[in-house]
Amino acid sequence: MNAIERPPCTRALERSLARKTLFGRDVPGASCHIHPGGRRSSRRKRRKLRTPRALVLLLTILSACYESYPLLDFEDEDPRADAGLPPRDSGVDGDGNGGTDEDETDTPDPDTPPDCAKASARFITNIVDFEFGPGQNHNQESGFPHALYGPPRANDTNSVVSLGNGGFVIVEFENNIIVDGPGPDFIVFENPVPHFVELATVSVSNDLITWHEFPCTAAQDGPDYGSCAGVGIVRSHPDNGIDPLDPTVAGGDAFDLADINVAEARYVRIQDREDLVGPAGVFDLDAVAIVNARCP
Ligand SMILES: [Ca+2]
Ligand SMILES: [Ca+2]
Repeated sequence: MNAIERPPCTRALERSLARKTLFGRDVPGASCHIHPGGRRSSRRKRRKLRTPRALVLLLTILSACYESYPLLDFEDEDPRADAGLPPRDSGVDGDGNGGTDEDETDTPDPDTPPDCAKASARFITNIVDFEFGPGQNHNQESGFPHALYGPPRANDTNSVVSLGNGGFVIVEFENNIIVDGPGPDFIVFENPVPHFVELATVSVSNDLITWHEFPCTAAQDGPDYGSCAGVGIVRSHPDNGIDPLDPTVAGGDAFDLADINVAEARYVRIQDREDLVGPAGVFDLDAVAIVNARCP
C-alpha cells in the first residue's frame, strides 16, 4: 500500500507518529497517511496570511474616509472654541487625586489665600462650563462671555446673555469663594426689564462634582416661585450708585447658603427651567455677585 492509498491518520495517531519523523513524511509500515505539511504548520500559514490582508483592508478604509472629508473642521462647530473657552473636561482623573486632569492646573494652592481685594473678584471672572439651549440666543454670539463679567447693569439688555431653554452656565469668581455669612450670601441678576419672569435653578459646588441645589419649585405662572433665579428686577447699575453687593437695594435674587446647609461654595451653576417655556420662559443672565466672601 503506497502513501496515497492509505487512509488519513487520526489526529492522535498523527501526533504519535510525528514524534518519530517530520510532518508530511509517512512512517514506513504505518497503516495511515500523514497530512502533507502537518496540521499545525498549515494553521500557522493561514494566520500569517490573514494579518497582512486585514491591515491592508483597514488602511484602505481609513484612507477612503480621510479623502472623503478632507475639509471637515470640527473647531468651527464648537461654540466653546468660538467663545475662547478651553475644551470641556474629559471627566478623567488619571492620577486619582480628585477632580479631572484638566482642572488640576487651575486648582489654587491651599496655602495661598484667595485674592479678594479687587472689586472684580466679587463678580463672575470665569466661565467654567456652559451649554446653550434652543429657543432664544440673545447676545450668545456678540456678548458671551464678557457680558456676564462685572457688576449688573439695570435696564441694559446688552449686558445679558440668554441661556436658551434648558441651557446652563457654571461660573466662578477668580480665587474668591462664597461663604455662609449673615443673611443672603450671593445674588443672581437676571431680569433687567420689569414684568418678565424667566426662571432658572441655582446650584453651588466646591469641586464641580457634588452640587447643592436651591429648590426652584415655581409653576409656569407663579405666584410662588420658590428659590428660583429670574424673579427680582435688577436695580443696580454702575452709573446709578446702587450698591450691587447689598441685597436690600441691589435687586435680582439673593441666595443664602444656610438655606441648603452649605458652608462655602466656589462655583455657581445656573440652569434654565426647561419645563417652563413661552415668550418669557428663557433665562437671561446679567451677573452674579458675592455678598459674603471668604476675605471681604
Ligand atoms: Ca448666609
Ligand atoms: Ca425655560
